[in-house]
Amino acid sequence: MQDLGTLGGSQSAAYDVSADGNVIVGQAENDGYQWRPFRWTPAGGVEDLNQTYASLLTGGSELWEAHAISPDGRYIVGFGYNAATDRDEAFLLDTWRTGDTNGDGCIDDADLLAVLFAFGTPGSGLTCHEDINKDGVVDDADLLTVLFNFGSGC
Ligand SMILES: [Ca+2]
Ligand SMILES: [Ca+2]
Repeated sequence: MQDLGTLGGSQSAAYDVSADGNVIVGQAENDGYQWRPFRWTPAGGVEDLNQTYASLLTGGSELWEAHAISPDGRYIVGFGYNAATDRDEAFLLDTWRTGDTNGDGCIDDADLLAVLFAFGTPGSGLTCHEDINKDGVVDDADLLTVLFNFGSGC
């Protein structure tokens, strides 16, 4: 049993975990006793998704709860406030950089080779990460996405 902590408040709750146990999502109180969606990792501890992904949240949009995470730790779902529609809505958060096929945070020759080796197929493995635009085939559109983002995060 492991204590995951809070975001500075007095309560937290974990709702889902990746297959390897290394990424956990849920809700935790911050030091202002507001419930916030969190992600926990062994290296980073508890982080508020609103701070980590602030650049994706514009016009007053906020994430409120993180309910589930994909087995590979890439995708997070939950709900929050969408300022563009002025509604509380479900969200899907892709935590990987655009063009990343292996989740190491860097777009480099490993991603380029992964796309080239999977070229013309739906992508490899259960998740088909080489199909970057998720249109069902690894083709020049996916290759260009890697090239345009080459070096990002490295
Ligand atoms: Ca990569
Ligand atoms: Ca594609």
